[in-house]
Amino acid sequence: MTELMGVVNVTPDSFSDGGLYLDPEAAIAHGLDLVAAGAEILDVGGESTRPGAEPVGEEEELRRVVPVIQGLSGSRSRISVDTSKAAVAAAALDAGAEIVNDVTALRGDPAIAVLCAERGATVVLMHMLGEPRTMQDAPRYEDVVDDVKAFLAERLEAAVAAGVAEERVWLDPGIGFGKTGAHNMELLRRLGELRELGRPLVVGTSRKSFIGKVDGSPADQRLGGTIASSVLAAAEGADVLRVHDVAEMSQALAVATAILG
Ligand code: HH2
Repeated sequence: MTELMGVVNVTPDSFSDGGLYLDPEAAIAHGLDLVAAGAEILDVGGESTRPGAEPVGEEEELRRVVPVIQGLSGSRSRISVDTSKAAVAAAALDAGAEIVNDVTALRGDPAIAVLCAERGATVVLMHMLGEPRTMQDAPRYEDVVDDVKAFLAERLEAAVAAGVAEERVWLDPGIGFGKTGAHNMELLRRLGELRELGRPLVVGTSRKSFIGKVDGSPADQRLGGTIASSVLAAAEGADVLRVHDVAEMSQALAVATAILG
């Protein structure tokens, strides 16, 4: 069964919902709404990774995410923290998170791999070419799927070498992170090839600009494209879909599952 990971962005500058849930009470209420709508996992983040985003300091990131994770920790969904910093991951795990979603795939902070190993956290390793400030500057690949696959295999090996149990690692092709529209389409079309890595796959297409490149839609009007791409990803073997619009996605997935069996 494909699971839904609902996005809770506690940021002023996320590309599609920046500023909406900066207040902890608003973020907690939003998270609870996503659980009621069918999110099995809530991904709480305090730093935007949109193209061109400026990094956030550790103290500020802690201040944003810890109260929200504490407030959501009694809900029936598992909590993931979207961070690349070991100190933020540690505080999030203390507050009730079980999953560390690191868009740098443990390359951003040398202490994060050992922390995840010691704490037995589940870790999401995502592919990104470069860093958010520069990642959309003319990204190039030999073969995008082969290159992403080799990167994820290497990062999986590095995580295991640091002591993370292999069965606790999930992998993510990083839709929109250092990729052109064509790269994203090809990754989604050939997602099944990443299954050969033998680990659960997380896919996040929600409201991303590759959808807007197809029809010119702005970030707040990409629900149809989010659903189309996410359902196709699920059919290709995605285990976890990271989305903002959980209620609509949940219905789409239920119907797709009922048809495909
Ligand atoms: N996408 C975003 C952030 N974190 N994590 C994983 N594992 N996979 C993704 O595709 C992914 C992610 C970007 O989306 P969002 O959080 O809505 O935007 P922002 O980074 O601007 O906060």
